[in-house]
Amino acid sequence: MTAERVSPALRDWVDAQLAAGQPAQVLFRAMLDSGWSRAVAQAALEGDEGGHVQATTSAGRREGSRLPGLPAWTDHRGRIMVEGHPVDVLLRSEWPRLVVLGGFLSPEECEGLISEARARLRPSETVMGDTGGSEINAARTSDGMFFARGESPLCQRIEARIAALLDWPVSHGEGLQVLRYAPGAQYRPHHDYFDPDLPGSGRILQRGGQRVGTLVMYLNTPEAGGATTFPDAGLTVHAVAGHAVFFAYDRPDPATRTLHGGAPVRAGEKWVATKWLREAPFA
Ligand code: PD2
Ligand code: ZN
Repeated sequence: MTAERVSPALRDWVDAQLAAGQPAQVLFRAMLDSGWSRAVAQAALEGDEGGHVQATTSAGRREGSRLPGLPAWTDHRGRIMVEGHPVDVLLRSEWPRLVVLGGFLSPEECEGLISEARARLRPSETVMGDTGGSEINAARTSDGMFFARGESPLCQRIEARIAALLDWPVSHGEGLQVLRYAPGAQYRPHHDYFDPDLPGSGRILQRGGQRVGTLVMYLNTPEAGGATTFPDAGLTVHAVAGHAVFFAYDRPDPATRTLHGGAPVRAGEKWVATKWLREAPFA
């Protein structure tokens, strides 16, 4: 662990920018781009002028370590080509670090994933913090299954597209998970990272380290309900077939504003595929 101080010069700069009406999240990003750690940037914004702040995460991961993310460039309509496949960047947010993508999967790919997953669905489980095992939980009332990484040609194609889009190796991804929500089913707000302070997390973190990003891909359009919500950011992403939402978190901390949930499906079914990215190879 190292400690860094918010310098008076940084504090003065933040004060001047805030007085000029710059939004806090823009300043936060500017400080990161200038090489300040997240802890210092946050402390500077919170007016924590003189105190020492931790410059490493509670999981011990270095601040400023690389994160999966989109290339900064798009064409003038927000389109990027990923392995010959056009993807539309519909929304980009800095805090939380999040993008909404249109046309990430084709209709054939959505239908293909559903048909490969359907017969293997089981009631979804959630990780138990005390043991690292999993259990059926009222907070998550979907059915789900996991593919092994690279299990089918379709999984391989989608995994290669995700790796190219986010500049993150296929080896650092968990296998694709497919979820089906029936009417009334939901996934209550949660964080996808593992809480390093819970006793069960140690065992999980041994395999691939922390999760650092989540891509939720919508495989159909529910008749009503089923949006993915980000309560700390006031964001709602509608579930539309082929669209996807990606968000990254550089540390296991609610300050990443990545709390998110699947709102109850009100009519029809909702199908999604989720890809979680780890900081190290997931074998
Ligand atoms: O299905 C969703 O919208 C959703 C919401 C929250 C999926 C996940 N989390 C997930 O798979 O982690
Ligand atoms: Zn989640």
